[in-house]
Order: sequence, then C-alpha cells, then structure tokens
Amino acid sequence: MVEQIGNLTFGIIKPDAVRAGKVGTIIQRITDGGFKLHGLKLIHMTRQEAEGFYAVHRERPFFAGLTEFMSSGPCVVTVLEKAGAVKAWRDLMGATDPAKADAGTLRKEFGASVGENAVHGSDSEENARIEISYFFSQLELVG
Ligand code: IDP
Ligand code: MG
Repeated sequence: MVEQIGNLTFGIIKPDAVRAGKVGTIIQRITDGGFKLHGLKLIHMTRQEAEGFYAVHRERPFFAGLTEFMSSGPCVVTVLEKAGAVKAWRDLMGATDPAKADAGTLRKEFGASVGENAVHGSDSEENARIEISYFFSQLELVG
C-alpha cells in the first residue's frame, strides 16, 4: 500500500450525483478511464464527518453550504489506482466549476454548480493518503 501510493487516489461521487442516479454511469466512466477500484462503499456522512473531511476549507465562505451539502445524502467513496492517479482522476473530473470544465469531464456532464459538482478528487498524493485513511480501514482496501 505505501509502495503504490503514487498510483492511488481518493474519489467521492457526491450526494447530488447519487440522488440523480448517476453512480453506475460514473463508476463505468472510472473503469473505462483505466482506473482499477481498490475500495468502494456507500456512506452517509454526518455534518461533523463532512466538517472533518473539509477542515482545510473551514475559513472559506462556502464551508457551511459545502458541509451541509456533503451530509445531505449518501455518497460513494472510492480508492482508485492508475499510473499518476491523482492527476488522472482530476483530469477525468474536470474543473471545480462545471461551467468551466472541459467537454467530456464528469463535472461538465453531471455537475450543476461550483458547489454541487458531482465528484471529489484528492489534490496531492499526501492528501490522497490522508483522505483514504479518513474513510477506509486497511481491511477494506483490496488488491
Ligand atoms: P476541488 O473539489 O476541485 O478540489 P476545492 O477548491 O478544493 O475544489 O473546493 C472543495 C469543494 O468546495 C468543491 O468541490 C466545491 O464542492 C466546493 N466549492 C469550492 N469553491 C466553491 C465556491 O466558490 N462556492 C461554493 N462551493 C465551492
Ligand atoms: Mg480540493
């Protein structure tokens, strides 16, 4: 696990995309994009768990709305493997604001707004490691 961390990243299918019935489609896009699934589960975060996950953003004006949204319903948390996984997954997600995301990206296709943008992805290998361990135990990681 430690040896292969450069090839792992963490992703979330956010509550808006789950509500819209897009879980299957997005997982298909993930595997079509050449990612291997190492971890996958449906969770419903409490407000406190969402606040812990996004603690780095706690001073931002959108923090309350973001944590309310992320705890508003189930989401799917994933651990993804691919060479250069962090960048590869962010490339597939697209820009934070769906209106600015490239054609063919998940946020362009499934995101409604800068806040409700369908998917999350780690922004560095270090944060991928932290975020994976926030949601997954060793026993839940396969392969
Ligand atoms: P990222 O998800 O593309 O890495 P971040 O800047 O890390 O973007 O922001 C985390 C999340 O916070 C975003 O995915 C989005 O849901 C929300 N967010 C970011 N900026 C805004 C904003 O200006 N208004 C509302 N929500 C925002
Ligand atoms: Mg981010």
